[in-house]
Amino acid sequence: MTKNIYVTKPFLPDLNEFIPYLEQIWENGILTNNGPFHQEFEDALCEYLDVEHISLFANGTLALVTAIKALGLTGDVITTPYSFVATSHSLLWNNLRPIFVDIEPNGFNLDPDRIEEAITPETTAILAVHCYGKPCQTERIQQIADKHGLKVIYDAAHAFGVKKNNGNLFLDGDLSILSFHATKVFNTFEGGCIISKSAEMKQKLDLLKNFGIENELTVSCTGLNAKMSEFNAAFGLLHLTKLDGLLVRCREIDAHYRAQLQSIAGLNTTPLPANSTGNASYFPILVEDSYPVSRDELYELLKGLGIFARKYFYPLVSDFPMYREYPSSDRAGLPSAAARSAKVLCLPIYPSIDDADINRIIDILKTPKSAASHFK
Ligand code: T4K
Repeated sequence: MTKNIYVTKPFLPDLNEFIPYLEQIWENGILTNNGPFHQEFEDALCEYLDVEHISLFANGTLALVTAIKALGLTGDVITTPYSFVATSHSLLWNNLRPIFVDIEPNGFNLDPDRIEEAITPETTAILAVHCYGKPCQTERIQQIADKHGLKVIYDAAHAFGVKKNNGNLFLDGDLSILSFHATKVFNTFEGGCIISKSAEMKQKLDLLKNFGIENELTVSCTGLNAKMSEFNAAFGLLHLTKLDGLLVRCREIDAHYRAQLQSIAGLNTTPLPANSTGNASYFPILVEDSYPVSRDELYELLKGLGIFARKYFYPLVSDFPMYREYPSSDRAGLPSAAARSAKVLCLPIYPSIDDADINRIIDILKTPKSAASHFK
């Protein structure tokens, strides 16, 4: 009986390593509300990510909702249909209308060539995603935003640890949002943050994540409760000390997959970005018509063998019933996103996966028909 393999498996340190952090929380008696671990974790993250202003959040979705609220946007926001639903949901939570724009013909991020034609007098911002941690064309997006007076928010939920060759990815745009969910390369069980570019904006975000409480006598805005607890912050501090080694392992697996899959007719890996060091936290492949089985057949076949790959991102957000009513959800305007979504399969990749498991997945991909008959 072989074990199940999932698309990802969260990093967990040796439990004994976390016990001293828990003892410290017990000793402090401070469980949340900007406690000592929260402050230490913010400082450590600022140093690790080389930024000045970070606001921690309970999760990435609340960080997105709060970031949008802080910018005071109105009307329409251009975004991608090729993402996790939290991206567009964060707009709806702010009573904004998502305008879905297609992704790059050879990539997974918003296509700068298609953004301008979607801008109207109602447009106030662009909400782009660094999908799978591959950076958007941030300079081109900023040029368009500057020309039309738009704000830019990056959903960088997938991008922890990604380093651009020129500049800091997380300082592109007005605000960047990261997720520290269990399924992410860097996790705090649940968690997230917003990277901002001024002390004033950080103060505003910190107010918004804590009910809008200025002091014991004054509440100044419609904040919510989106604070990170001491448990999550302590776990983040410990995880951060391990991260560089974990990223090295993910990049090794990524390179091994690429080397082994390149000769398989009908399977395409996606090119590494030329301008950055990725975090190798997702391994999307495209299953072309020339492959012996369809993407969905491959997904089922792997599943039958206990290998749980994922169709990130199928369906497109714009295809969910609640989003279909928007004119920009028309698939005629989203050919690249629709094509990519129909072919993509994300293979298991995480630091603790065994080489033997990776090689087993590669062998199945090389001869899917014989794997299928073996499964029958
Ligand atoms: N923006 C983008 C672009 C995002 O991708 C996300 C989240 C967000 C914003 C919002 O950030 P958060 O609010 O989540 O911080 C997962 C995650 O729940 C979600 O965080 C993530 N994106 C999305 C892409 O994937 P599911 O429904 O695929 O997760 P689930 O529970 O099926 O987990 C996948 C596999 O991981 C499981 O088959 C087994 C393994 N797993 C999962 C968990 C939770 C574990 O082994 N242990 C675990 O604790 O959504």
